[in-house]
Amino acid sequence: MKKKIKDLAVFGGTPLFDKTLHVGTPNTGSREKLFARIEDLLERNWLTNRGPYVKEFEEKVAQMVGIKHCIAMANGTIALEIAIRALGMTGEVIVPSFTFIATAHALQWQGIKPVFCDIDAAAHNIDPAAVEALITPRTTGIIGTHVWGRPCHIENLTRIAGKHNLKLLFDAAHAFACSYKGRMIGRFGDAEVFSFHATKFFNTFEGGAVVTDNDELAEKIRLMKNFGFAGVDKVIYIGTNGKMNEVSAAMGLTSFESMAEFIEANRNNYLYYKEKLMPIPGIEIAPYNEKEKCNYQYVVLEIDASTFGVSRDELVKIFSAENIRARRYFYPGCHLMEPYATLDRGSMPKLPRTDVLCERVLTLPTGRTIDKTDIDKIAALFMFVHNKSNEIKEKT
Ligand code: T4K
Repeated sequence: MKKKIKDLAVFGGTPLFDKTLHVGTPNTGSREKLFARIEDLLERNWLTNRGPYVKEFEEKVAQMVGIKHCIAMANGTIALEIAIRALGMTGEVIVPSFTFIATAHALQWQGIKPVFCDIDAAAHNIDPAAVEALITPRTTGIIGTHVWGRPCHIENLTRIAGKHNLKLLFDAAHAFACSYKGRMIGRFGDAEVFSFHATKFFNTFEGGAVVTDNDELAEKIRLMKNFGFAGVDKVIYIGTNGKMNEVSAAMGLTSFESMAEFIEANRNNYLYYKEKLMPIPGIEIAPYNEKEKCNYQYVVLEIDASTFGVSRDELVKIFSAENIRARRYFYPGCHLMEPYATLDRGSMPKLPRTDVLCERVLTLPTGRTIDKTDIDKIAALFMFVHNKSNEIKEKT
């Protein structure tokens, strides 16, 4: 390892890893089972539109979450858009800026203003006290993202939504198979939305779902995701095409069979990263609550540049040269991306805790393609960069 460090690509040597490590490398379950299902659906010649695999997948998700309705969708973004519309959100909706851009775009896309809210610095999730301060007569809803699968302040948000008669939707794109106080994520608010994108620990290639216990809402969402069709030649509602196809559902059913292994690999990586990185000054690892169900799909660090020695952005460059693609999710924050940066110019929200986190956060590769040897090398690289920067500081 020492020799390798000396020969690092940043010093003109060879990269630490021959093959690039990514955040979001997809998990695939049994190929035989997936291919058998694809063979079967081709044989049946039923590829989409209320197919049997989609139905089976919806039942499995609903059963796992412990909820009445799961409506599978083509992706998490369309699931958000449809849930927002079916809930009747209009005017202004309060959202965190520290989330993937899809949460904000799903509102703006349909002419609803996302009102960006600051986060609780420790939880990385929307701060309920800040939410309350942003409510105006135009506010119709709140969307909380369970960032990294760590639950929002659910009780406080539920209380605020109830008090002000607002709809409450959770973007649970990161939180499939996670729980809060023993209840599965998916069972909170008016509805919750999952993403099963390829980069999520559990994927359907592309895919998503809305889950809810509300019969009327579920019915509306089912109509909306299928052009408003209530039967042959009978359209009773405005709708779009949000349907999940049979191949995606086949992948989802196959992913279910290996889900425990996917989580186990992520958990082992997280614990090992924690053990190896905790002793390094200036690095904090975002903790998961071991008492809850958790998918551990993101290994998230906060880098304190003054203590660690180099900034998060410098680290990204060094890591990239060594073939480690660490990501700055969700830099620079939705409020600084377009169209929001321009639309809100002059009335730019003050989000100091979001701004600080966006400069510090770094997510590391994990999943089944990473093992302890890789983590040892990554930890040694962190240590090397820290020591080197100290040496330089002492000399100057
Ligand atoms: N809400 C939240 C909170 C979300 O995080 C997301 C999605 C959504 C809503 C919307 O759900 P979807 O409509 O996507 O279902 C990625 C994903 O594309 C996105 O789904 C995800 N969040 C977000 C956090 O991450 P990018 O722009 O970072 O993706 P990309 O293409 O750079 O991929 C990341 C890495 O994954 C690559 O460096 C390589 C690896 N990769 C990716 C793909 C697609 C592979 O190895 N194989 C692959 O097939 O957004």
